[in-house]
Amino acid sequence: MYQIVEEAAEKIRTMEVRGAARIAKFAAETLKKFAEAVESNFDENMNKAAEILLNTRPTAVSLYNAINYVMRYEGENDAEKRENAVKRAEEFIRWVETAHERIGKIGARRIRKNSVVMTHCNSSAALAVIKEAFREGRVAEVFATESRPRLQGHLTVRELSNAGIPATLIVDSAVRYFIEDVDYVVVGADTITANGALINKIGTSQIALAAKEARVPFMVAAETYKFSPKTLFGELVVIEERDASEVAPPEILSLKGVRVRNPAFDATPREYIDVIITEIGAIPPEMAYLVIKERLGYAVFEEGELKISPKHFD
Ligand code: RUB
Repeated sequence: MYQIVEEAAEKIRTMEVRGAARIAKFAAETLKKFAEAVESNFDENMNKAAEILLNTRPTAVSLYNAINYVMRYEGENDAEKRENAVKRAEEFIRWVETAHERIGKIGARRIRKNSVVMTHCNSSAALAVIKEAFREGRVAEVFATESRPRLQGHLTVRELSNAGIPATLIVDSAVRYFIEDVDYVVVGADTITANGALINKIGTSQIALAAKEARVPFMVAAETYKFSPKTLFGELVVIEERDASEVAPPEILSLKGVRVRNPAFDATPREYIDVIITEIGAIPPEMAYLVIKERLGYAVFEEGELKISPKHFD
């Protein structure tokens, strides 16, 4: 039974399943399968499974939100709890599936006809905006960064090519060189914090800096399950640091006195973000707190302890 969860966790850790939205959906699908397989001690087993999944990619709050959503199942006995957990997992999966279409439509409206867009990494939400904007004649061309070290930019240009969208692949360090040719930057999000900062693939903040200098609008496409309730209480987002071997070969890693660092994400302060496109609307980053409070949860005291009491999503 635990094989279901262990195998899924391994796929997330090795990045066979990657990208915040895909990870979240995959976690909900895994918990659903696991719930269907649990024969006894439902709560105990579900908690263990949730724990295993949670520890795979610390930066993606979508994973936390997905797991939390499913784990708020209710019921008088194991059978009822199972039924409710499966239902909640299905609800979350539907949420992921429907958010992109709305984000695409809302985001596209912000882009003027025949624009050139730059994107970073491989974000399904950012690509939803770009594809819809292309369909509406708003996007003419896309610059996609390579996104070292894992080269998710290759996935992006493949996807753009399949959609018939003219694309130019560039190395990450060429962003400032090309930024003058760009009308908008559109990126995705791993996490949006309560103060409106964006946590996304390493290099995002440099692009934001270059965009601000060149007065290029910087748009973030983020489903509301990318907003972090934990940051309401001052918790800092843990930036995942991956193995140095992703960045440099053994002969470099073994050099005396040389350390190789490989942070996978960075933080872009809200001052650099013009708008966040969510499935419930285009919002300024300053409104992140409200999204978390109204949509994801609110603070309550339970048994003397401050807890986030999540509301139900519709
Ligand atoms: C992916 C990444 C993406 C966000 C948003 O990093 O930073 O921009 O996850 O993607 P990694 P989406 O490849 O390390 O997971 O919009 O698909 O959720």
